[in-house]
Amino acid sequence: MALHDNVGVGDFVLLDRITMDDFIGNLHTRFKSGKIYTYIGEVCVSVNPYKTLNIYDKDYVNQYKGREQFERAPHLFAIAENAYQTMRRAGKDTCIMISGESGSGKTEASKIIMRYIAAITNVSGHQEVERVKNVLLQSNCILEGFGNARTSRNDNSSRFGKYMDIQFDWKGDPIGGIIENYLLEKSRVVRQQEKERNFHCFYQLILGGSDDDLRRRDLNRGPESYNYVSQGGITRVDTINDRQDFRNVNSALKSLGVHDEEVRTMWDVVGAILHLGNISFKNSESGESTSVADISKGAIETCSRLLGVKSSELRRSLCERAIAAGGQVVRKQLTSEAGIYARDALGKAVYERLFIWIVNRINEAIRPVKNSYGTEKRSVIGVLDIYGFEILDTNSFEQFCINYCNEKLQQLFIELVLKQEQEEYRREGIKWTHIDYFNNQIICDLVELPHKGIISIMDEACLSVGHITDQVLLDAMDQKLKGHGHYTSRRLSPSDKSLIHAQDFRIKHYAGDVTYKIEGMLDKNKDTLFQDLKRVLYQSSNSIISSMWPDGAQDITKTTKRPQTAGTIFKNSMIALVKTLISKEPYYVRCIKPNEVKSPILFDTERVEHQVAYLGLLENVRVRRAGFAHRTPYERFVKRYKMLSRRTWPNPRGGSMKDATNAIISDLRLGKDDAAVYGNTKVFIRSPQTLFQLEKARTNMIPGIVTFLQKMWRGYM
Ligand code: AD9
Ligand code: MG
Repeated sequence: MALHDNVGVGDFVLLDRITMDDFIGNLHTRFKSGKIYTYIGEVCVSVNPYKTLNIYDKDYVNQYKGREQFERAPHLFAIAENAYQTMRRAGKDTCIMISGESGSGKTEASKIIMRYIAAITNVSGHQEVERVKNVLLQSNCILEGFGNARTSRNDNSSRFGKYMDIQFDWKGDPIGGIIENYLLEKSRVVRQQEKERNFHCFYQLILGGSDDDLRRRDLNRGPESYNYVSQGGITRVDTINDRQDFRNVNSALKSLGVHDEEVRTMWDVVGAILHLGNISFKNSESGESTSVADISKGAIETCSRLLGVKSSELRRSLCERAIAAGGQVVRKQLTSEAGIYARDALGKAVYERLFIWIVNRINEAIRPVKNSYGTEKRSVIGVLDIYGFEILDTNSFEQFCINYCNEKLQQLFIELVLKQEQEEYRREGIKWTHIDYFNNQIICDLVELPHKGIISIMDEACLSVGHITDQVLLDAMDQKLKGHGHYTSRRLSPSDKSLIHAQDFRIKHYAGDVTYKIEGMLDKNKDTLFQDLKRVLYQSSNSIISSMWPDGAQDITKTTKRPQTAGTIFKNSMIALVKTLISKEPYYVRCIKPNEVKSPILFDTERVEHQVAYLGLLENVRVRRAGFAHRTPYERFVKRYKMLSRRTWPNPRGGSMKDATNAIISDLRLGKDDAAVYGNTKVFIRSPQTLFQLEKARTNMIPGIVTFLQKMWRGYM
C-alpha cells in the first residue's frame, strides 16, 4: 500500500506522535532515499530534490492513471489525478494550489501537473485537442522567458504570479485555457541586486539572436555593456542556456500562432529597453534643466526607432514634463535626476505593458474554440503557481505585496481545510473535535481593511495634495496602527534593536517578522508615468506598440479620474483570486526547500523547520487526524482486508459493507473497542498502529492466499 513504501511513512497522519521532530525526521528520512512526496491526507508535501529524478515518465503516468490516491506511493501525479477525476466524475471545477517559498519547486510542480494532464487525455488522438495541449505546455517557456529571472535564491525565479485555468470538454479533453497574471516585479527591469539578473529575455536576445536579429536592433556588444542588464555583475548563469532558450521561445511563439510581425515587435521592445537604459543625462549650466547627454545620442535614436516613435519627441518627454495649468499646457524642464527617474519609469512601464500584451496574446491562442452551439458545458482545473513568502535583506513594496498575497492564501487554506474536514465529519455523522489553529485574518485586515489598513493609508497619502514624503506616510501609519499587535516601527518600539533604521516598519506575518523599508513605497504605490510618455508611445507608428498604450490618447488638460494605485489594484486582484479559488474544489501542494545551496543531499533542519512551521503543516496533520489516523470508504476497506476474516473471505456473507468492515475489525481483535468509528460511508480508524496491524496481517496472509489460489487453479486444469 502506498502509505507503506518502507521509507518513513507516506502520510504524516500515520506518525505516532505529531511533533516537529517527528515530522522533520520523517521528511528527512524520505528525502535521503529520494522520496520527495509525502501526504497529509489529500495534501501533498513536496521537497525540492535538486536533482533529476526518474519518476515522471510514461510508466509512472500509467501507474497513477485512473487510480485512487492511496493505491500508489505519494506523487504529484496522484494529486493531478484526484483533481482530474473529481472534475470528470462530479463535474466540479477543481484547483490545485501550489505554495512554498522561492526555489521550493512550485513552478516545476505546476509543469509536472500540466504534463501529467496532457499525458492522460485525448486517448482518441483528436488533432485539435493535441494542438491545444501543445499550446498550453508551450506557453510556459514564453512566460518564463519574459517573467522569470535569476535571483539570489533561484536561477529561474518567477517574478510574477500565475493562475491558469485549463478548460475541458464533456469527454474530459482539454480544449483551452486562460491565464491570469499578478504583479510582475517590474522594478527589476531597471535595477538588479548583486548576483541577480534582469528577466531572461534580455540575455536570450543578446546571446541567442542571429546576426540579423542583432543588427536590426543595433545590439553589437555583450550584455555587460548595457546598464539595465549588468548591474548584478552576473550576465551568464551555468544552469541556463540563453542561446537555446531564445530558440525555444521563438518556436513556442510560432506554435502558438503569434505572427512574425508580432514576434519582431516583442524583441524590438526588448532591444529598445536595452538602449533606453544606456541613456544618460547632464544638467544645464544653471543646474535646473537637463538634456540627454551626447554619449547617449545613438541610444536614444535606436530606442526611438525600435519603438516607432520620433526621437525628438522621446528626447523632449524625458527632459521636460507637461503640466496642465488652467486649461493650458505648461512645459517644465527636468533636472538630470528627474530625467533618470522618467527614463526608468518608462523602462518599467514599457516592459510591463509588453508582458501584459504577451499574456493576452497567449490567452487569445488558447481561448477555446466555440462549438457550433456555443453552449458546451466546460469544467476547469485551475493551477496556481504564485510567488512564495519572501524575506530579503531589503524588503520593499514588492515584498509587501507578495507577503500579503501569502497571507490571503494561508487564510484560504485554513478556511478550506477546516471547512472540508468539518463537512466530512458532518456528512459521516461523526462528532467534530475543535483544533486550535492560528487564524491570520488579523494580518489580512491589517493590510487590506478600508481606512484602517496599510494599503488604504498608503492610498490616502498618494492622493493627498502637497509634498507628501515617505516619512509623512510612516507617521500616518504609526498614528493609525499604534497598538496593533502585528505592526510596529522604530518610533513605536524605540528599544527594539532589530529595527535599525528610523524609516523601517515591521509586520508580524504568520510566516515570520518582516522589516520593510518605507523609502520608495509611496512612489511604487503611485506608479505614475507622465502623460507625455504615454502619449509618445500611443502615437507609435507600430500599431502593436500603440495598442499597448490606449490611455496615451487622453488629453491632459481634461481632468480625468486618478488611476488606481498599484496597492489597490493588487488588493483587488487578490480578492478576485480568492473568489475564484473558493468556488472550486481545492487540492494542495506544499513545497519545501531543503537547503539554501541547491544541494541534492543537504537537509538543513533549521530551514525546513521554519517552513513546516509557517506553512502550518503540523496543524494541518492535527486537523486531518482530529482523533483519526485514517479513513476509507467501506467498500475499499473490505476489498483490501477481506481475507482477514472467515466472515468476509472470499466474499462477505450478506449484510452491508459496513457490517463486513465491522466483522474484519472485531475478528482481528484490534485492541480496544473504539479502534474504529463507523461513519455513514467510511470507516475512521483511530490510531496508526491499528492500520499497521491490518497491513501486517494482510501481508502475512498473502502467501497463504497465493497457495490457495494456485491449488484452486490446479483443480480447474
Ligand atoms: V520562485 O518562488 O518562482 O523563485 P519556485 O517556483 O518555487 O521558486 P522552481 O520550481 O523554479 O521554484 O524550482 C527551483 C529549481 O529547483 C528548479 O529550477 C530545479 O532546478 C529544481 N527543482 C524543483 N523541483 C524539482 C523536481 N521535481 N525535480 C528536479 C527540481 N528538480
Ligand atoms: Mg516559480
